[in-house]
Amino acid sequence: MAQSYTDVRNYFGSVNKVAYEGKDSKNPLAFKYYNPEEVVGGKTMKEQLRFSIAYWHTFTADGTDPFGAATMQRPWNRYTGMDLAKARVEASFELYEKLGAPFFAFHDRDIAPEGSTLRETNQNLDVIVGMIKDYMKTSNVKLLWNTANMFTNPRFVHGAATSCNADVFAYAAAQVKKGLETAKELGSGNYVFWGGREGYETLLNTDLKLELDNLARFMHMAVDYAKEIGYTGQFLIEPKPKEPTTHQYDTDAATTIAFLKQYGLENHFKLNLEANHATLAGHTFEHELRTARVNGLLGSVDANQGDPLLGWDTDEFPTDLYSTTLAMYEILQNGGLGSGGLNFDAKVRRASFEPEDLVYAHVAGMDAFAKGLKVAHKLIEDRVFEDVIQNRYRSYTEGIGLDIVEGRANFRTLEQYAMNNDSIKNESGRQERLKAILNQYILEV
Ligand code: XLS
Ligand code: CA
Ligand code: CA
Repeated sequence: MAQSYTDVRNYFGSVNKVAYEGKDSKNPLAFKYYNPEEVVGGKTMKEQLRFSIAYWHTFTADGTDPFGAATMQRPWNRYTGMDLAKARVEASFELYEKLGAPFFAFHDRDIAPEGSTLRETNQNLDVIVGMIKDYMKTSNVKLLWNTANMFTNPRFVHGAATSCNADVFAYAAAQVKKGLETAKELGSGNYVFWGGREGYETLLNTDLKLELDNLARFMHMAVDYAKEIGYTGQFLIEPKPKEPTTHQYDTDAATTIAFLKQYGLENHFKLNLEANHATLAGHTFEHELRTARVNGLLGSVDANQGDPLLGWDTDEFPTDLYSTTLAMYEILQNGGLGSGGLNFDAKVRRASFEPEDLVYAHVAGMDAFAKGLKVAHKLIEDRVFEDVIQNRYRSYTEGIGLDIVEGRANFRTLEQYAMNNDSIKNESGRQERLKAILNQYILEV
């Protein structure tokens, strides 16, 4: 028989609060680069990086994969049902505090089990949200974002807001309504939409136009309801090209921005961009971040990395310094993430099943982004790429180039110019030299 729930706050007993010990430390449970109070670029690292822990991967997931059973050893698994949900809250706040993580993020179904009716499900949620709220009163940890899981339950087999079944659309609306109330209750900085099963498998049975229109209708209803209840957090939408459906509607940053603009949602939403989803879309992470940034829509980041040898969403902890550096470069150039943050939407490998692995993994990710922040800041301070880029495009700052960007040129004037300019000269892009400089900064900063 499962033990009943008691208020024992010691799920990571062998782990003390993780401290910054500097780059020469050999202690695996210490930060080598993440020094929360150190100022980089006018703000502390804690303020710049805004780390968040993902509830689903860290406290709810059990290590099952399509080929095998659960592997994760989790001390809270000695409980079941609502006791298990409560124990997870205890364990989560213990870990946030031990890691010094200022934020966390969850799906509704990560924190509380579904009941046999929507009413019962909401009652379960109310109990756990109340408990989380109490913990938040005595801790400095804040909710970065919450979202609705509208992809696990079989009712979402055809999607949620894009389901062919209007009853499912209504159910999903009720779920997001509750999610927005939860966001307000817990003071969540953001509310996320990730289009779980919002996509399609085959056009042979799909009304693509109606599905997209309905998705937009759904989002407008969410915006209206947030306004009605006075929830002022930022709405975020998270692109992903495939998985679980063959064609996800929010394929990548550019597609999602076009969708938001098409349906008049661009003033209400920003993007939550995930590294592994960028890879799946055939883009680099920094491409997705830059695309959102230049459109003024970079909102938050799901910090992880994919395995370039595998074609699916592996959600690994981010340890690739090139990626963290170039991501931080975009984030700093964006002036930070506002109400967003760096959420570790990342899971320990199935074979890293001990509770301590959760700590090692977060330390690895936090250090990789801290190092990325420092390198990116120095690259910007030294104007390493800015000067190169400024020089590379200098032909647009005078003569015919200036006429083009200031709208004085047309095809006739350009033809006249080209007719009299038979000796066009190009300059080298110097890509290899720039990559060598990037290496130098990563190794030396
Ligand atoms: C899944 C997504 C998901 C969202 C939140 O691939 O990354 O975890 O971030 O629903
Ligand atoms: Ca994600
Ligand atoms: Ca993912």
